[in-house]
Amino acid sequence: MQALAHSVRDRLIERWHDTHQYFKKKDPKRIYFLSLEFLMGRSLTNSVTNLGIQDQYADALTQLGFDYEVLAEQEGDAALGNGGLARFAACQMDSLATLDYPAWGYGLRYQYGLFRQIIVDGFQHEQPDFWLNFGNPWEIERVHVSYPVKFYGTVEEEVLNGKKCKIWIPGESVEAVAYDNPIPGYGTRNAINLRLWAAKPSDQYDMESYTTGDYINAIVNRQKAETISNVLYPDDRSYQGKELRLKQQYFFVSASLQDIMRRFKDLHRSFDEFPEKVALQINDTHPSISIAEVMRVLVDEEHLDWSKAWDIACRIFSVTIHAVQPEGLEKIPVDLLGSVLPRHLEIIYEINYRLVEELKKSFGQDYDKLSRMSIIEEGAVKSIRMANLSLACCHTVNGVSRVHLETLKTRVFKDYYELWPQKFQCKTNGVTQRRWIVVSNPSLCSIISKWLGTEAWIRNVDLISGLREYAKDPDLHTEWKNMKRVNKMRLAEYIETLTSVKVSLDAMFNVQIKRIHEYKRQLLNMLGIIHRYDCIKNMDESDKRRVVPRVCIIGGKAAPGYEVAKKIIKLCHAVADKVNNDPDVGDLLKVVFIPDYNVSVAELVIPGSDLSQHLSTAGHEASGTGCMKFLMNGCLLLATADGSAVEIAEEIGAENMFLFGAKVDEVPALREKGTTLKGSLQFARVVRMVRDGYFGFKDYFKSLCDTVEDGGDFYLLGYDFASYLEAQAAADRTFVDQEKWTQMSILSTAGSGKFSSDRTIEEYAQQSWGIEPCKCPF
Ligand code: GLG
Repeated sequence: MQALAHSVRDRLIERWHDTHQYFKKKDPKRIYFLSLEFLMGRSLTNSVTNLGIQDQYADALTQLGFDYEVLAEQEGDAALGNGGLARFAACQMDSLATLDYPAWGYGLRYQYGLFRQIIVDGFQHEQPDFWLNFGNPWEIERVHVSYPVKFYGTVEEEVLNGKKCKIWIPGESVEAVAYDNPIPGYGTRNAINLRLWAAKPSDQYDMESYTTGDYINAIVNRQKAETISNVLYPDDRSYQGKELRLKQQYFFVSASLQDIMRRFKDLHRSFDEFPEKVALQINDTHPSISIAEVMRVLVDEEHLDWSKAWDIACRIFSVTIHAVQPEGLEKIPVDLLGSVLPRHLEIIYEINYRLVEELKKSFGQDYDKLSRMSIIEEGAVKSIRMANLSLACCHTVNGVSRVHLETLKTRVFKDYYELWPQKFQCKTNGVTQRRWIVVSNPSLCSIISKWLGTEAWIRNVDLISGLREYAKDPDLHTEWKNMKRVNKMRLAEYIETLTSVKVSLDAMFNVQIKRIHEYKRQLLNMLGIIHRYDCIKNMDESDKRRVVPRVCIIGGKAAPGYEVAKKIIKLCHAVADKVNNDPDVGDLLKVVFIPDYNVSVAELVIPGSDLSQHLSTAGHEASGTGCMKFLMNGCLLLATADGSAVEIAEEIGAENMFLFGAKVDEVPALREKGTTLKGSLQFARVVRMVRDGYFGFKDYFKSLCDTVEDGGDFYLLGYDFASYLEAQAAADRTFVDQEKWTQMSILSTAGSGKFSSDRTIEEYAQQSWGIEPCKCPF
């Protein structure tokens, strides 16, 4: 595997090198994509596919006595991210390369990626993911590309040319070393760069400690520097002002900006041209300290006027928000920021002062509004609202689906929207068909190319709608069903190896794979399964013959400190234990929890699924990208009208999916009703089964049951239960009619074109970044 990877890497490096020489020669405006997380998964098959050399490699390996697929399975995942936001960043890199955009990705090279999930007695345990153990063949260490990143210290005043200036006297310096990861485009020579920074002790020795003889401590302190890029934070939603996290953010932002400015200064003298050459994209608010950093560099180091510097900053930055809830937006305590980055705190205060002055012109003395819009949050812990900092500066604020943009406009950033409506834009997410069809479902890829008579859809995915014409063609149906069966077989083998559960290929494979969250409602799925189990138990033999057999597959990680999510995982296992061993049930129902869900598991599970579930309480999923991968693979969707599902329904027709549940605009009123809102009798019954210990662990599950009863039920499981069961019943009825099902499946794939990240990237390029393709000649 290592030898194979290194041989592919040689080819990658050639293209990557040529692409950068070409970019340098042409000097186009570049897009710099800053993200604290990238979930790349495996690289081998993606690389050989994009380079167009998979067949040659497979042949060469056969001649050497190896099997390509066996080797490819040896590769581990690069899991430098949590979930959707990070995988979306990876899909965007693939599209940027394929569409020949002059782009760079910047992030952190964590030594420990997202934890590995292991299950012991049905409980989640976390193990460190030391993914660099055997080296990483896909990266190129650039020992000569390194920058010092400073922390702590004090701010002093200085007089320069008769003008008072501030200077930062830092207290600590850490070296950022570049690791380059070439990202090949498909059907092009272009290969762009994902540059990840690792922290190394600085070369500037702490002379004092050495001379005072505190040799051991001096070395130990140097080593501490490396901890900055050690570990990825494993919670994808809540951030508790941690010093290390702030240091991670500033570390990668500072190194990236030094790199970007150096590249700019190689060819340009005046920062006036900066906005013509540089677009900076902030992936969620995590990198927004970069706004203060750009101001610091321009004002303190380049000695530009404040207003000139601010004008430049406002023309280069755009941000994408991935959160829905105000609680999901990052805040940094003022004391913490002031200690780690004292000059940046001053700069943020100055930005805020000017912002509030401007706001007063529009809103007068409306202090409620002013305090909501302020970058500084007063209160028990005075904090910096990183989202407001981004809003104040960025020329574009992007939502990730239409529903999400609406939420941003009407709830999360209402005041800002009223002030600057033109900043707010929708860029519905997308996923790359290269990884999610070509790499992960080669049989589907051949079918599509055969029926369309071309492979051009791999670069121009709109063509995929051409399949609609054949949605009723019996020959296509036969090929489609065979493809699905082969993929199901692969998945069934995987399930048996992992869990020892044997599943029937005739059953409907019904899947929910994603992070475990209350709002994603894996609990609703479980309660639905319990209901199904209960019904089967109470049936006579003739009724049982009419039941559509199901394999219910669930996978996902819970943040290590998220107790409720961990209980849901345990409930999955407790129910699986009971159901899978019940002779009354047999093949009619199987429940499987797939441990350690990650990108490569998704590549295996998605092509083998019949039905996928996206159950978020309406208004809580910003977009969702898993659903797009299932859609491309012809899996039918059972979903609430939330996030991108609303747009999927428009593309493929609501009649081709199973929608259920309260709508976004109904949810607030339903919540108001609160305690009077009772679920159905069926709901009460299944919750009672869990409460009474039918699946064991009675005391342990009590608090989980409490979350959906007794007036709680914030996520409206009780309210949505009846319509959820109805949607499931509709899926059963359709599955019996295989012709209908297959037709819907073909129409799903055919309607998935809009959900390619190629479309998303084109929108960003034109509407936010103002960049043009720059194609390296072959
Ligand atoms: C978020 C959201 C998802 C969204 C993804 C990418 O929760 O709904 O699809 O970003 O925009 N934190 C996330 O994973």
